[in-house]
Amino acid sequence: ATPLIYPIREVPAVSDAAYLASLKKVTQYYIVTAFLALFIGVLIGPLQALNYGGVNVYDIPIVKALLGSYYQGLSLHGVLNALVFTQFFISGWMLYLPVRDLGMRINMRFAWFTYALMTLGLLMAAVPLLTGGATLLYTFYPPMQGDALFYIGAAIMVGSSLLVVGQVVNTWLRWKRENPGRVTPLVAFMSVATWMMWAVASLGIVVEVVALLIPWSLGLVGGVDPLISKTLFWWTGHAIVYFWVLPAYISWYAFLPRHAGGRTVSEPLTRLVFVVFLLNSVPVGIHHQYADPNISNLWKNIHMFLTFLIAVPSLLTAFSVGASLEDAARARGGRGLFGWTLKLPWGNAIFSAQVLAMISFIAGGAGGIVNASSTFSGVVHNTAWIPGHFHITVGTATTLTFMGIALWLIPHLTGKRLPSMRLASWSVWTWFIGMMVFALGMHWQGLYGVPRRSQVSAAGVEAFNNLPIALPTLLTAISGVILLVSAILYFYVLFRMLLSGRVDNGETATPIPYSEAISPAGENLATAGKLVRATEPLMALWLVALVLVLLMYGPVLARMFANMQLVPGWRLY
Ligand code: HAS
Ligand code: HEM
Ligand code: CU
Repeated sequence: ATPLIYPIREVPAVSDAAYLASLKKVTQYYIVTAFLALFIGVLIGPLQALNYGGVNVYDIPIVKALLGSYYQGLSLHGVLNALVFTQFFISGWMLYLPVRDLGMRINMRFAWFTYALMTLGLLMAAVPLLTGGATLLYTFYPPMQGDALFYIGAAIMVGSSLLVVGQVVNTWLRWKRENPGRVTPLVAFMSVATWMMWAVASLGIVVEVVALLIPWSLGLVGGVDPLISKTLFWWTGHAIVYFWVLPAYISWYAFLPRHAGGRTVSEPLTRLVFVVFLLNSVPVGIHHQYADPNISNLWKNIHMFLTFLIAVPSLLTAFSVGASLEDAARARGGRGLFGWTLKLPWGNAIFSAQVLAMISFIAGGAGGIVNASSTFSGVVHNTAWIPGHFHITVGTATTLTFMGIALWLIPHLTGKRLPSMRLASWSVWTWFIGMMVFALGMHWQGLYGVPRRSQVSAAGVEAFNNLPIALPTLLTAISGVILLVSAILYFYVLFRMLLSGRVDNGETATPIPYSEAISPAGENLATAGKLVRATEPLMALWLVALVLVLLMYGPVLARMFANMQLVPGWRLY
């Protein structure tokens, strides 16, 4: 363990042991369900990497029997990893943290009901996914049509996340009433702001699925407008990436410095970052639609500009979390311009997972800015470059951070112990190396126009043999093998931990790893700085966010609804 230089902040004690046990249990259920989804989803990934490595394994009978087709496997991979793993992990993580941080009691029946409903939605959607009735990829663009059960299950799953929003926001409002004049503690603040952002973000997909796709898949209406559906999808679909990464930021700001033996830099700055995400995450989705007709260039350019703005709070995060790591390393004797990095606890997988995730995000974020530039978009859109981009954002920045968090969170929740730090470290480092190699191979292939979502390995060499892509193809194949090894190591450690017996009191053996702040926000609003006071009224800021998104999407959608063109569904056969 890293020697403590700064004192740890304590969360309010919970005197009711049965209540605390139940709160921890429901959190554990969310986290374990998340990792079960990731386990299945991730095992499919290396097969796809082999595909982009020029090796077609989809004619092997066992693969065919298990996955059906390349596209059925890809649909499962995208849904389980990007939609199910993330949502379940985040729902547990961002329920537990604010409740503990505020020291509030919540209604545990409601919390369990929400978990059960979310799982029910997942199971409903899983049936058509597994039987071939929802081979739609994780974006399920119409007019491709799947079984109604898929859309209904998805709606229930997303709807359940809104129940978590309700419970967390309500808990925060109760805390505000009971503690007038107090500044919301940082972790609770970040969690509430993220949930509020998600409440605005999810409206697009909720309207799409509930109002358009469910009636259409049930045959109640004759058609659906693909452009309206796609636009509503990206209303949610871009902002969802911040729903995936902000829970990781919570850890980078509040807990990672502590793992390094240091401090959070500035609580007021951190609050500003989350408020900017609340306001600006959603009205940028048209950067996924530069190639679409019937959206004017004016609106494409406005969304492009807003996309560049929303990179700013991530840049603030990079410098501020980077500074907190430097502060920690120098406090422990680090020297030199870069030499200080050697003093960081690289052998601690909880720490290294998250910092490696951040390093991957430097490249992922830079690539995102390329994607967002309408001038470059034509080169990279729909090519292998894009999966290259998002495996070092959601596939590493988010996933590797969550993998690292689980290594302390599960001991904290269950009193079990991490069986082997060495194996955990190996799994974390191989994930990072594998994903960086994967990203290199895929970005590189994309620049030569190799398409994404394509079974290129079965397309015949004629299609690609004029391209100088032998090296990136090879790199992609190798990365798939490294990542398979990494996943096996990680899940071995995780499942061994989960299946072992309780040995510790999680509260004392593995407390929530709070960091002290160099510049705290203070406790009382009356004496707090301007920035703290300006960021405290999250309810009002939430309304501003809603108005902003209506302004930035209203005219675009109004024109589409005025020119609606319904088309019937296409089914795979
Ligand atoms: Fe993206 C497509 C633009 C961020 C995920 N993105 C995708 C898709 C996914 C995805 C899944 O504009 C594919 C969707 C599909 O299937 O079609 N993305 C951006 C931009 C950002 C961005 C501008 N993306 C993310 C995040 C994701 C994610 C976050 C998931 C978690 N993306 C796009 C665009 C497309 C797109 C276009 C459509 C492309 C197309 O044509 O289809 C920005 O938010 C990025 C800002 C980030 C930074 C980096 C900050 C760095 C940090 C780490 C610092 C590290 C330190 C460590 C300090 C500016 C915070 C130091 C350590 C030491 C030891 C020294
Ligand atoms: C797609 C490989 C882990 C999310 C892909 C593709 C490859 C791949 C090659 C592109 C397929 C195509 O466009 O035809 C891998 C490997 C992994 C891995 C080798 C690690 C073992 C993950 C993780 C996540 C993720 C952890 C998210 C948490 C996605 C998504 C897609 C995708 C959302 C897009 C699906 C679609 O186009 O509909 N993966 N992946 N992957 N992957 Fe992964
Ligand atoms: Cu986006």
